[in-house]
Amino acid sequence: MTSLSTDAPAPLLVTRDGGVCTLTLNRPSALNSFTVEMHGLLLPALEQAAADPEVRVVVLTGAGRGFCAGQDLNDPAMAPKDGGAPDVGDVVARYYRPLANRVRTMPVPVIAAVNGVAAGAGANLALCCDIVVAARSASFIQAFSKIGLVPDCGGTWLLPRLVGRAHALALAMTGDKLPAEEAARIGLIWRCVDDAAFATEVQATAARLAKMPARALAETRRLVDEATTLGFDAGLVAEAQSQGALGTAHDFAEGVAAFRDKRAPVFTDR
Ligand code: T3D
Repeated sequence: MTSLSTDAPAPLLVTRDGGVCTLTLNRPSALNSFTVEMHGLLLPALEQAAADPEVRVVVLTGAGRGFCAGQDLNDPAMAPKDGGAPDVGDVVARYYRPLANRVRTMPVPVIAAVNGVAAGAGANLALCCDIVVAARSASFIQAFSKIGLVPDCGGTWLLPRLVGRAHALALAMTGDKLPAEEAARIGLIWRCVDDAAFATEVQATAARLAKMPARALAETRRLVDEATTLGFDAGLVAEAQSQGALGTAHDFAEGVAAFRDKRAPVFTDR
C-alpha cells in the first residue's frame, strides 16, 4: 500500500506587499495548468482581495518557467463521465466563467505578469486582466483548436476586441505560438519587457497603480467594456453618470486638493 504525501506545495501562493496582492499559480511542473484544487483556491483569493479595502492592486503570475498552460488535461475533472466523454461544458461553466467574471469586475486593477508560456485558458485568463506585462521569453497560445475545442475563459469575446477579427481568428484557428514581442506589437498585450527587467517592471507598475484612485480605475474598465455595445451618445451619457458619482467621492476631492497643495494625493476609495 502506498501512502500519499500530504506536504505537496500549495497550488496557489498569496503574498501582500503594502497594497499589492500577488497571486502566484504554483504548479510549475505542469506549467501551472488548472486543477479543480487550484480553481478552489484562486477564486476565493480573488474574492478576498476584492473585499479587503487595503488591497489596491492584484498581480497574477506563475511560478517557474510558465504562466499557465490552461486546463490540466490530466486532472480528474477531465476524466470521462460514466464511460462517456468528460463534461467540458460543465468545467467551463463551473470554473472558468466565474473566474473570468471575477477578474473583469475586481474593484481594483489586475495586472497579469506573464512570466512564461500562457496557453489555452491560461492565455485568456491573462487577457482578462487590465494590464498585461509579459517577459520577452513568454508566449501566448490559443491551444484550444489543437484539442478540438473553442477559445474559452473569455477568448472569443476578448480576442477580436483586442486585435481585430483577422488576428483573432488566425490565432484561434492555428493555435500558433505568439511570442510576447509580437503580442505587444499587435496590441494583444500592453508591454513586453526583457526578462532581466521583468520583475522590476511588474513591481513598479503595481506600486504605481496601488497609489492611484482604484474606484475610478475600476469605473474606467467598466465604461470601456460597456462602450463596446453602446452608441457614441450613449457612451457620453454613461461617462456623465459615472463622473457624477465619482465627483462626489473622496478621491476626487483629494485629487483636486492635492493638485492645489502641490502634494501627492492619498486615494482611498474602492
Ligand atoms: O475541461 C476542459 O478542458 C475545459 C477547459 C478548457 C480550457 C483549456 O485551457 S483547454 C487547453 C488546455 N491546454 C493545452 O492544451 C496546452 C497543453 N500544453 C502544451 O501545449 C505545451 O505544454 C505548451 C505549448 C504550453 C508548452 O510546451 P513546452 O514544450 O514548453 O512544455 P511541455 O514539455 O509540453 O510541458 C511541460 C510539462 O507540463 C509536461 O509535463 P512532463 O512531461 O514534464 O511531466 C507537460 O505534460 C505539462 N503540461 C503542460 N501543459 C499541460 C501539462 N499538463 C497537464 N495539462 C496541461 N495543459
